[in-house]
Amino acid sequence: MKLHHHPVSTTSRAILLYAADQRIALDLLHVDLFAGEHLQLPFAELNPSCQVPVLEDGSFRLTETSAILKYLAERHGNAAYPVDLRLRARVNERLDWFNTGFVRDFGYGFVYPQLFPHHHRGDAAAQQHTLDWARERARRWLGILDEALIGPHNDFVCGDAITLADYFGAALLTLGAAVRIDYAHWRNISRWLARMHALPCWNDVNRAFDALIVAPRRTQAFANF
Ligand SMILES: N[C@@H](CCC(=O)N[C@@H](CS)C(=O)NCC(=O)O)C(=O)O
Repeated sequence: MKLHHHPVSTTSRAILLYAADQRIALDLLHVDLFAGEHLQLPFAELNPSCQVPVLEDGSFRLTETSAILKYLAERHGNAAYPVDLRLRARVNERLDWFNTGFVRDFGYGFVYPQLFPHHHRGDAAAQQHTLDWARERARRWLGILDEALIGPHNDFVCGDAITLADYFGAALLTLGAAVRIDYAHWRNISRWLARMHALPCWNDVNRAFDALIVAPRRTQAFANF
């Protein structure tokens, strides 16, 4: 199976983390996002949304990180995506939680407008309003993740065992480093992230991202908790 990816891409890293941790072999094909390769043929034909990651399994092509994670897990019969109806439903629920409300406010509302020129809202007042609005909402989501989803007793976001939701969620939270978010305020999130960072493959998968995000100077952190 081939994975079209970029090593810095958050969504690509979710797949890379899962595949490395679960020893799923993937042929990695580099798509140079910085050179705009994803916007041109042949990649734009492979994924008309012009985004990584894309999985190719023979003639079958699949986009969307959450769908790719589930496909890989089903194909390999993996415990990170339990077959029990309700356990699996819980993993789906948490994947959707990260992929909808959380990433909308945290990623698209707060982090991306500060990192990427094409996400900047144009004028200073609109940009500030977007960040202020999204910061409060992202804080609320982090509080829910901390207190209700992980809570004081769970090791992972669905309970005691690692699941697809952990690989996906932990990759999304790495974005916080790019805007100097310190997760220490959220004790259960910190405990969970420490566990994820201790995965033997974590540093390898995140090396390119870590090297790139020497915190940008003009970003606005979640300061003063
Ligand atoms: N909904 C997609 C989002 C994928 C995505 O945002 N990919 C980013 C890299 S992390 C990308 O390719 N960005 C290039 C662009 O949008 O121009 C998924 O979950 O896979």
